[in-house]
Amino acid sequence: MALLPILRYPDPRLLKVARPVATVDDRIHRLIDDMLETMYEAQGIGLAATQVDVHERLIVMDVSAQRDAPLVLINPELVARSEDMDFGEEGCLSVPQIYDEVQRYTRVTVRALDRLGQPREIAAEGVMSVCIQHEMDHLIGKVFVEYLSPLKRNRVRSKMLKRSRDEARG
Ligand code: K1U
Ligand code: ZN
Repeated sequence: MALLPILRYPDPRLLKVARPVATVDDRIHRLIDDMLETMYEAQGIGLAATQVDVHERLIVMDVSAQRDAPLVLINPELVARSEDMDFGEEGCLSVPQIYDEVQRYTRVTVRALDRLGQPREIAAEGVMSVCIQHEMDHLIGKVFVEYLSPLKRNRVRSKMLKRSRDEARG
């Protein structure tokens, strides 16, 4: 297993739209293992392949308190969503230390393949619902800051660019 570098906003590669996974083979299994290791090490509750510069429709998540319930969604598709929406605070491993309120559907149902390539349908609410929506946005090139006002988004962008410059200077 290996830790993968996570792209940082505003890296233009985060804007790419992912293509479907063609075959759930050994390469995909290795990628899943590496993404899970990367997500756990970064203390995230989710990670989309886009964030590690792989532009295929694959998400890993673990919203359990014990961090022992990994969930793998390959080629996820939203099949149902609630009418009601809630605001909740979100963060992103590609936008470290930035948190803000985003409005999301309260409940969603997704259809996806699991790690074994078997079709599954998952009805989610609460943190899992929010995380699925956040990660599925990554797969279409959307980062949560796109939901913020242009003023806030520009502030985040400037902060992140300054941080990269400072880190490069050492
Ligand atoms: O996609 C990612 O970068 C992972 C992201 C998922 C996420 C967190 C919060 C709401 C929606 C989606 C993270 O795991 S950020 C780090 C984190 O663990 C966290 C941050 C804020 C609230 C809860 C968790
Ligand atoms: Zn994210």
